[in-house]
Amino acid sequence: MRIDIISTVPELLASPLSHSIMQRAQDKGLLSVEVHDLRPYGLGKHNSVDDYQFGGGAGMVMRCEPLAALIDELLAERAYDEIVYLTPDGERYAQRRANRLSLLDNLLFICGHYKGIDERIREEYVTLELSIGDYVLSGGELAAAVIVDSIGRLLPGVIGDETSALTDTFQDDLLAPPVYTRPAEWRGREVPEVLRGGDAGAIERWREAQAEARTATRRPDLLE
Ligand code: 6GU
Repeated sequence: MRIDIISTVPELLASPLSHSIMQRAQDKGLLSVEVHDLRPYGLGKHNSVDDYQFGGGAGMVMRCEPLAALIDELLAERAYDEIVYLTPDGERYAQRRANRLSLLDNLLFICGHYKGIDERIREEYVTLELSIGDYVLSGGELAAAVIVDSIGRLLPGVIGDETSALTDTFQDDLLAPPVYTRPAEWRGREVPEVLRGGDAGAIERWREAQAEARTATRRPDLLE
C-alpha cells in the first residue's frame, strides 16, 4: 500500500510512522508512506498557505491554490482510491473503516490546520472525510498518524502472528479479553486457572465469555 500525506508540519508525522510496527511494515516493503510539505507550494514571497476567511471571524483558512498545486502534482503520478481529508466534522473513524481502507492500494491524506481548508478543495478533490473522535486537535497530522497506524498493522504480513489482528478489541464488535504473562502468581494475584491448563476449547470459551462480559459492562453500546 502507498500512502501520501500532505501537511504543513511534516515533522509531526516523522516519529509516529518510523518506529515499531509501522517501521517494520515499511522495511518489508508492504507499506510506503510519503509526507509532502505544503509550504513550498505557498503563495508569494512568504509562501503563504492560509488567509483570512470571507465573511469575517476568527481563524485562518487554508488556501485553494497551494493545496491544488500539490494535489495535482501527486495525481499526475498516480490515481488514488480515496483522497481523505482529516477533519473533526468528518465520519467518525472506527475499525470497520480501517478494515476497508486496508484493502486499498493508494491513499492520499490531507491534514488541515487553523479553521480548516477552503470548502472548494473538499468539493473538488476529497472523496472521504474522517474524524478520530469528538474533540478538536490543532491539526490533522496526529489523526493521520492514528489512521495510518491502524491501517498499516492490518496489511497482510505486517504483524508476525497472522491471526493476531483478528483477535483485536473491536474486530468483532467486542472488547478483547484480559491477557496475562509470566509469572503465574504476582503479588498474590493468580493467572486464571483455565489459562494455565492445556484445554484449548475451555480457554476459547473463557475468552469469549470474558470478552462479552467486559463489553457488556464497559461498552454496552457495542452490543446493540
Ligand atoms: Cl481528523 N482533525 C482535527 N483537527 N481534529 C480532530 C480530528 C481531525 N478528529 C478529531 N478531532
